[in-house]
Parts: sequence; structure tokens; C-alpha cells
Amino acid sequence: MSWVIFAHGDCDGVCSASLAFSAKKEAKVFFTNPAGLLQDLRQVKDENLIITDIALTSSHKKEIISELKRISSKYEVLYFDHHPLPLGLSTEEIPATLIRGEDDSCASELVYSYFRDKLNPELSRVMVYGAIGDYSDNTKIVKEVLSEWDKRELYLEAGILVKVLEGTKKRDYDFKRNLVLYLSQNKLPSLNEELIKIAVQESVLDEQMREVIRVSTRVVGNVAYVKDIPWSLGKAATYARVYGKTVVGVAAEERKEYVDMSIRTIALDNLYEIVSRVAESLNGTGGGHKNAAGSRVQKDSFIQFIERLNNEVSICLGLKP
Ligand SMILES: [Mn+2]
Repeated sequence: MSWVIFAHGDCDGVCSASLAFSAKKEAKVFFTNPAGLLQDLRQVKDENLIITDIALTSSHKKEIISELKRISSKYEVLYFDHHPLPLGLSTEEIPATLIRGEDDSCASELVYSYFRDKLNPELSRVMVYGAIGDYSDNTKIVKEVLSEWDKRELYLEAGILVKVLEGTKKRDYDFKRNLVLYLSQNKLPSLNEELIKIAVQESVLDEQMREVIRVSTRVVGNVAYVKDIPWSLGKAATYARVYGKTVVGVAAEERKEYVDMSIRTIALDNLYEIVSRVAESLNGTGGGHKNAAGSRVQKDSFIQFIERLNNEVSICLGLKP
């Protein structure tokens, strides 16, 4: 029976997909995200399914669960994830084999642990790249694996991958599929001229874009934001926070009728809850981790999103909005 893999397009998503692909060689690989998961699940017909690194968000959770039920009634569904579940949803309600992270284990670590016996042992370093990409390289398993390598080499490879994936190729799914295949063949990012070229270009861009963020950042109370800056949303959100001198940074990008956002903080441990609440109050979607989140709202709601986010963050930290 054939397999299909749905993965997130960031470093952890690509590395976890590559490990899953190494265990299920003929699998087809697709990239998706929390907001697109439902649409993509509807396309799954007669196949087993692996989902990796895709958060379940509150909006459409009923429809997503019913799609998972439809597929898992006939086929295998393995769902690897380390994002907090939406409030009020328990693991028992999700009709799939759930492999969930504890203690900040990233998706790459979960997939690696699950398929370990089936994998070329050297692919352990692909797991480490994913973990570094998600700042999740401090777990017991990752530390164990790191001790079997010279970790300086692995950080170089991970750094190249992060640069490449945060670069201009964001929605180039064929490129990412090729990268999944390349990594599954136990080949190093540093030995691929195309990857090196993209990574270096991204470094040049990073240096320029930080200056653009410095002059474009707007501040609403305790939230700094930038919009439609042609750069990685995650990095833009981080530097908006830094240059706006706020506790939360947001980077937004208009896409058709929506605005997609990355949100970053170092001051909160429940950012995903706040973001998801604010997004839902505006009929959008949102979720993520304790200090990094993402959201999508209608483009007309963007400024309201920033204002409501500021209110919620300020209440949470006892600050003046
Ligand atoms: Mn992840």
C-alpha cells in the first residue's frame, strides 16, 4: 500500500519528512501548514498517511478530525507532532496513531525514534539538523546522538539548511521535495553547490533585511510589527521585536485575501494560546509554541489583530497596553 507524507516546509518539517521518506521509500511528499491541512486531507484517497510537524488548530478541528476518521477507517495514519493541541481537544479524540513530543522533542526526533530500526544509522544526523532548526537540540535523545558525531560539523550542516529553507524558496515545493530526497540519501548540505549558493545569498539578504526591519518596524503598545517585507517571516518577527524594543514581534505578509503571520516573543510561555484566541476572535486561525506562533486572518482584520494581540499580551504581563 502506498504512503503519502504531509510535512511542514521548515527545517524540522523537511528533515522529519526525509526520515519518514527513508522509512517509506515510495512515499509521495507534500508540504502543507495548519491552515491548509484540511484542504490537503480531503485530497487523500487510497493511501496510508504520515503527517509530520503540522499543528492542529482550533478552527476546522471538527472537519479535520472527520477527515482523519475517514482515512484511518481504512488506512494507517501516523501523526507526528510537537505542537500543543487546541484547548479542549484531547489526544483520544484524534483518530490516528499519535506520536507526540514531550519535553520539547521536535518532529524530526519523533519520526527518527519511531522508525529508528528501519533507517540507515547515519541518518541520525538528519534528525539533529531538524532539532537544531527548531531550537530543540537539548533533549536526551538529541544529546545522545550528538555525542556520536563531532557536533561542530552538524551545526554547520544545520545552519546551511536553515538558511536555505528560510530563503527565497519558501513555496518551491519541488525544491523541497528534492531536498527531502537528497537528505534521505545521506548526503551533506555543505557538499551541494546549489544549496551553498542559496545559503550565501540568504546571508547577504539577512544583513540587508535587518536594516530594512530597523526602519520599517511599527509599534502598537507592546507589539512591534512589519508587513510585506520580502524575508523569512520568522526572522522578520524576531528583529521587529528587537528593534521595536517590545515583548512581541510580528511579521505579516499579504497572500490573496489573507494575511499570514509569524509571531515571536521571549517574554511569554503561552504565546500560542494568546495568538489562537485573538485569531479566532477575528475568524482566523492561529497556533504554535510557547514563544513562537503563526496565524492567518482576513487582510481587513490585520490591524485589529495587532491591537487585540497587544491588549492580551499586556494583560498577561501586567503591562500598560
Ligand atoms: Mn517542528
